[in-house]
Amino acid sequence: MINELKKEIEKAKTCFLEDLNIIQSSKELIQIKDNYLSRKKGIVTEFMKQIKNLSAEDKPLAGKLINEFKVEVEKQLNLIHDRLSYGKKNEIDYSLPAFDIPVGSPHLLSIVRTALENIFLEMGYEITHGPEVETEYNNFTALNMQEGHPARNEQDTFFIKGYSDIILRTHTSPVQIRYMENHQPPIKIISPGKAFRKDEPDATHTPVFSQIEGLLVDKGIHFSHLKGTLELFIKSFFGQNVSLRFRPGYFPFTEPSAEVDISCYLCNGSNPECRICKGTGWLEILGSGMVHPRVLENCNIDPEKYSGFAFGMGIERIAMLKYGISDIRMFYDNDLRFLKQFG
Ligand code: 2NM
Repeated sequence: MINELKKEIEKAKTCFLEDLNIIQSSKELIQIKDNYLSRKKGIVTEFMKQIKNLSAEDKPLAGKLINEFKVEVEKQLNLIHDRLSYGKKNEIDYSLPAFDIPVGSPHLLSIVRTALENIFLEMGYEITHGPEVETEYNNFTALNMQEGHPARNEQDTFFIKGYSDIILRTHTSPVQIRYMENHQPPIKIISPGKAFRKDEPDATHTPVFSQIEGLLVDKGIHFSHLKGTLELFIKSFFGQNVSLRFRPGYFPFTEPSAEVDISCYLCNGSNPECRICKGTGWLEILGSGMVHPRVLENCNIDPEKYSGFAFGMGIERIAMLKYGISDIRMFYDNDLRFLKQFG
């Protein structure tokens, strides 16, 4: 009797494997499941009913074989069930909106730096770069700032640990010193880049900031060339309506030196409470002057033969004036709500 049951179970297994192959939908799955596992008339139930006709010693083995079959049927049907519902979950709904892919945009500082660069490129200037870690000689001495000059002290300058004469450049002028040491005039360059000063951060200071400086050296260059160049530059950046004001100033590396203001592009001096010019009608834009003969000499350029002008400005300051930004730290806070407005 037990042998007959064994044969029937084997046969049922073969049939079951064939049935599995034809399941394509949950409807067929339910049918097959009913056929094998239904409590009333399922094949497994029919096997169970036969146990009572077996001898006492065969009963445990029969029970074991039927149960193994049942477990296998359940396992295979569950796998198919998972496969069918998996396919459903992954159906693609093409009507859904696409994911928003963030692409980023240039930082406002890059935008303004590029705009300034382009104005000078159109005037025929070359862009030059140099190291941010400099010698004291290139950063100060060559620029006619002798030892003991107030700007040279440890309070304002970052020194490199272990070196007494290696520093982070405090302006981009050493780039021009390097260039002059390696080129004879005509020289017509701008040098945009970072500069470093040990300032406590506040609304107008950050220890890292950006500068752009220009230098032109040739035969017969005089102050009118400087004025004309700066007027062309400033009007193309701030608009044709602004006017310029040159005030006497002092830099150790230029003589004479001039501070340059522009008329307030917002109120033109008409609003005593103007948030841009604070009622003065003028905005300080840059420093400039005729390159000091000693600076040319230091770079092996003959000041009897050649003369030149130079100018420098802070890029953050220029950007703040143009875009009405009141705190320089905004450039470095990485707040996307701020940065996104400009890209
Ligand atoms: C400024 C103002 C005035 C300047 C001078 C030189 C060099 F190397 F030719 F001597 N480079 N930059 C200069 C002159 C920079 O920044 C406010």
